[in-house]
Amino acid sequence: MVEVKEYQSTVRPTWCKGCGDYGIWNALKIALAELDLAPHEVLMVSGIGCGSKTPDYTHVNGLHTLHGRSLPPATGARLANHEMKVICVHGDGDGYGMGLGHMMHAIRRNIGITDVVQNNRVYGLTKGQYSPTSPPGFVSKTSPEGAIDRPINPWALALAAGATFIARGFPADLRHLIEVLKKAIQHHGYALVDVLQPCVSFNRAYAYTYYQPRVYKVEGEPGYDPTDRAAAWERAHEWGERIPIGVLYQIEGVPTYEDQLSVLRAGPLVKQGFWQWTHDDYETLKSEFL
Ligand SMILES: Cc1ncc(C[n+]2csc(CCOP(=O)(O)OP(=O)(O)O)c2C)c(N)n1
Ligand code: SF4
Repeated sequence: MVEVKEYQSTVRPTWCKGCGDYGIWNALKIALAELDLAPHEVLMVSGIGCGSKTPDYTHVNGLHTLHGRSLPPATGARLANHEMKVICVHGDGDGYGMGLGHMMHAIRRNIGITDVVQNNRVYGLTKGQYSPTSPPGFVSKTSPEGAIDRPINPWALALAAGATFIARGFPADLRHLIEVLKKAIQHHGYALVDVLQPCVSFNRAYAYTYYQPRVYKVEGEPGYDPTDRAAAWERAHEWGERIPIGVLYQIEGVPTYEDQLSVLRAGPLVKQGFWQWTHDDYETLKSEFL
């Protein structure tokens, strides 16, 4: 059995005291340990942002990439070794701003990636500019008169794009977030986990005290069926006095991108010996395309 402490790297977090990223980080480590995944079986990929520092603090294979660009290298890594659990972890600026196009394509491919978005509705690392999920009227250095853009609805976007797993968590309900992450990591295909992440320094309006009385679990709703797309669409638009968390939507049996690539039927590319190819082998391959 893998112990949680095995996921602890030697680098100490620099997050502000009380940041929601601590809870997400702890939930991820506990979820991985409870799934009995050894650190070498996991790759964590991030972009740039406060939350994107998570791979530095976690003892797994890690890749800290460019802002908004975690999904393309994660896709490449997954295609190189589809036996590896690939987890993207990044902020809402990263995932729903610059990285939104990549998210749409990851969804339509149903590539086997768990996509954890630390959604604090602000740019934390760069000190508080408004983000794609900031509410209208949000006053920040880049929106001194209040944001006039309408915020992105990640759940509705993912559902419309054809995602096969869509969930939301809240780090103050750690056990629930752990269970949601475990389901996402075990899902066959792309899984979005949007996390309500309080930023205690630059978005005090959306603190723990804002979410605490509003969040409720869809799992506890009588008759809620996560395979019902129409019901999920309705819940995806619920935001205000009641904010749903949990597994909004999940369907199994949809082939992943990896399932459909004939070259991967012989096993992961990394185990197929391509690294032993000679110069002549590459020349032969090249001549097929010229
Ligand atoms: C191409 C590019 N554009 C902009 C930036 C500057 N930048 C770094 S982090 C960031 C936003 C961080 O916000 P988010 O992704 O929500 O993460 P958080 O810090 O809130 O966790 C921006 C705009 C950058 N590093 N690279
Ligand atoms: S600025 Fe916000 S998101 Fe960044 S570490 Fe501090 S509390 Fe967390």
